[in-house]
Amino acid sequence: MDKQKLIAFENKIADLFNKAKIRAPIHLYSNNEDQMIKIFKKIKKNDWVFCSWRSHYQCLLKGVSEKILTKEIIAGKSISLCFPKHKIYSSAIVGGVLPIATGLAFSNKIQKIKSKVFCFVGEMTAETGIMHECLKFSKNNNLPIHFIVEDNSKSVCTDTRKAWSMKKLSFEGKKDKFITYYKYSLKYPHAGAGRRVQF
Ligand SMILES: Cc1ncc(C[n+]2csc(CCOP(=O)(O)OP(=O)(O)O)c2C)c(N)n1
Repeated sequence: MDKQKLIAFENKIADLFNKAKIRAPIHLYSNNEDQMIKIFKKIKKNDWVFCSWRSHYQCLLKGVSEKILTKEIIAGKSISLCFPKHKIYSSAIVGGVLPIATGLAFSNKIQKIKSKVFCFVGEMTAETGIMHECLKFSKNNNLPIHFIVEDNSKSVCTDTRKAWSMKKLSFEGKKDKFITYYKYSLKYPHAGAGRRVQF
């Protein structure tokens, strides 16, 4: 799965949405393909990937076929895509995956299971209390987990830095054993694909 294929996939889903073929919310990625491909070079088949409502790229890069993914999205499941066979779990609740991902990493460590956990969160989610608790617990127990903070600068339509009165976010620029932070810009709105669709 290369950059052009990722972009083409999101464009295809945008088109289906704007033609009212998807009767449920979609959240598309854009302009972060290079960062995603780089991150996924470190993610092995046996590792778990946790995502938010925005997860098409993770699914494709973890090996879910375009055909199956498209079918699930058309069935209205874009917002919470889960593929246990591919070790992909998503939730549309802000912060919802964080304690589950942390708990799984804890369990893997205790049971000596060779599987790392990768947990993707938006920059607003990364400012919530649950992120700080999960990171603290993960660091203090040296858990096999890595958090990826994806900064598109917005929490839905609100400027995240303005919302918190912060010039620099908590994990901005971070790169260590537990965190990767990257910045990207969305060409699509927070949800949908730019055209108001009335069902
Ligand atoms: C508990 C909860 N509160 C509010 C929402 C509504 N909501 C959905 S996405 C979102 C903003 C999240 O922003 P960020 O974490 O930066 O992720 P992005 O969508 O930009 O990738 C909010 C507030 C929700 N889904 N869950």
